[in-house]
Amino acid sequence: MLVCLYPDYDDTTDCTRGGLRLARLRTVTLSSETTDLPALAPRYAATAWTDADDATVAVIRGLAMDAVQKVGNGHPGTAMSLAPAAHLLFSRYLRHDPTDPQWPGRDRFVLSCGHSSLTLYIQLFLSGYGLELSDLEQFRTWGAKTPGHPEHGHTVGVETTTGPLGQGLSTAVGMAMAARFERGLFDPQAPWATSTFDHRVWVIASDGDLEEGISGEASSIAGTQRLANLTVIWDDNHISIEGDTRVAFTEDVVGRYEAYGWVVHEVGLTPTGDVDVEGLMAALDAAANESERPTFIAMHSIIAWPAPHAQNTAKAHGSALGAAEVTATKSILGLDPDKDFQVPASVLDYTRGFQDAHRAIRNDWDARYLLWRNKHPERAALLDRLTSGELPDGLDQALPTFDTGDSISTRAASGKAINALASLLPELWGGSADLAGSNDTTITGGLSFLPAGSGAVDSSPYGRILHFGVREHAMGAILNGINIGGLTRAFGGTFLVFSDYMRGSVRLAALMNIPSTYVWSHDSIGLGEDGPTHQPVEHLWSLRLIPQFSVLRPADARETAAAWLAILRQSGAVGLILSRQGLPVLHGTENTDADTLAKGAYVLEDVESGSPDVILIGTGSEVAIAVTAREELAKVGINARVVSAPCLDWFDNQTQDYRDYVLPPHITARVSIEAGATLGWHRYVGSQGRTIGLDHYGASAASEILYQEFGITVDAMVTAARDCVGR
Ligand SMILES: Cc1ncc(C[n+]2csc(CCOP(=O)(O)OP(=O)(O)O)c2C)c(N)n1
Ligand SMILES: [Mg+2]
Repeated sequence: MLVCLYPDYDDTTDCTRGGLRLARLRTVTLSSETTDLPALAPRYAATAWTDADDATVAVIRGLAMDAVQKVGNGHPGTAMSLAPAAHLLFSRYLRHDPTDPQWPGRDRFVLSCGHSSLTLYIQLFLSGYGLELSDLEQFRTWGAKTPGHPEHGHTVGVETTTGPLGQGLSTAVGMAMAARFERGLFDPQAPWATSTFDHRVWVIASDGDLEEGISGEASSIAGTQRLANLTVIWDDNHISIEGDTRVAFTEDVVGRYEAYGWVVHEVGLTPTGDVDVEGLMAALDAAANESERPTFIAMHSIIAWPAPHAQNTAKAHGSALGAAEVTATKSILGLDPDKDFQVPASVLDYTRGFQDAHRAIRNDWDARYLLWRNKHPERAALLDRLTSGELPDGLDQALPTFDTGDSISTRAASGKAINALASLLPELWGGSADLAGSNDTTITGGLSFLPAGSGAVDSSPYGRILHFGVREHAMGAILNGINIGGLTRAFGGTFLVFSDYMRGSVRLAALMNIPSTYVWSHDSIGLGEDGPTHQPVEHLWSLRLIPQFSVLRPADARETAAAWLAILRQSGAVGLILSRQGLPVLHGTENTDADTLAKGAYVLEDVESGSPDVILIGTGSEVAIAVTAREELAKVGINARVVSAPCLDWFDNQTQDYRDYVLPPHITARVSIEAGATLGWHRYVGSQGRTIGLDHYGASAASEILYQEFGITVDAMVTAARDCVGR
């Protein structure tokens, strides 16, 4: 027998603190025979706004001013005007447990306008996540837990890194999609809002967030997906850095969100100019009970309110208010004008006291969770595996095999590998930005991920095939929102040349070190007739420049299959770079497994004895050219080693011994070949080596002609090698 609590105004248990009724909790007895669970307490019943809340908001505003004033830089104004909204969310609407920030049942909060990081840090302090006043005092300084913008993995309670405007909101769309997919894996039959896998995603976004195209892309997808668990509060303050937003932002934003298919609420100002908390609570209540569509709350605010001179100015966005203004504002707020970082014990007691109510909700969740585990041992075992980040046995054996000499594009090989792995890994899902057929990203029979009633054939709310539409940037952020959760693994495809369109999100995936996986096909002039607009040139090196990002360009179908397993075994962001054109399955890759791939580069063909005269290094489609060049060189008595280097980033992480084994320092005759910019290759071929590549745009013609015309050929490689060797 298990006991479950949920808020109900008709029953007995009263949970109070400081004279304020937080919630009435009814006790329900559950057994494994219980079938009709009441809805999960979404959050404890919203309670009226009181003087204690006013006092709390004043303290938040004081802290925001003081933290910026102390360090001399930062963004005080927005943290001041967002104080009521942030306090309402963390006290009453977010289902969370500050003592267990990783609780899987928690709602996610995303501060999309990351410049207002104090909005989040002050809530993490007041709610009891472990941030203390001293952390706020060290805001934006070396080693602090309170860096300029919120960084996931750096500060406990920060769900995703934000700062590049538009990314947070779009990542939140991915989080909301992940919640639905995960309930599909673990609790698909549960009625809406009754499952321990149901949670909500709350976002605060600024004008800049909504000006950025990525948020429009992602919001459009959220409307199509009817993500009822997603709520965005727009801080509609009419101010950005260059002043009044009318200089650049004049559309009907509310109408736009209605057109996306969101539920829209508008919240005004009080007569004095503060946020109308009653109106905001009504909108948040509606959002908390919404079961059909995402919610957009247009919340009017005045930046830096109630600072007498700074309010409603662009200056308040990103500069300290100045000592005199801070003092004057503290007086208006009823704070001691001579004291900095004031947090009366009564306020901290009040805000941390909300944990008591959260505790009851947590207990309710725990009870239901145990019940679910008992009822569904197989699903619980899957959850345990995914939580531990482990892969099942037997994946190597499940990978597709290929015959030496056959011709197959690496995109097609990738498609086969995805499907082989998907049959064993229910956590693997993904799709493409309208290029699924070209990127080979479709999980056959996986059903399209679309809401019930979408009318689309072969679809399911829990489907494994993601359709991003032609929205590469939102795809990148959505993948981040999914992969940041850690339970499932999502991939997304487009042409490599359009990786530029998603770079903002790719960089964040790398910065957060999360396993977003990009399937980028059509990787060079090898795509042929579509011409230079579609032919990547600078992309490989440009992407290799991103720290903590792995660029993986397999040479043939076998390397591609092994690459997929290697990707799944690691936990960072990866771009899988694939050919459009058929490539020969190489002699020598029979034994290339995921462990080999994980080394980043390896000896594919070597001299029979002794030391090679020259080393030929290639990636992807050009490895085959190196292999043929080696045969040609042998005819003139030059012994060459061929190194396949699918991932230079991983190779760089190998031991010095291994790297010296693959590229012995004493062999300075080296030639690299890659159908792209040559920029970074001298790092591997050294000052004596030669590079073969393409340092200009391609052209529209057949692939073979382009390789010939641009000199990415066996002859060119032989000539370069002979030149190096001096024979
Ligand atoms: C992609 C991106 N471009 C530019 C910036 C620099 N930046 C930070 S805040 C901001 C605009 C501020 O206006 P708004 O978003 O309305 O925020 P508010 O001042 O109202 O808090 C800009 C341009 C950024 N952080 N991200
Ligand atoms: Mg603004």
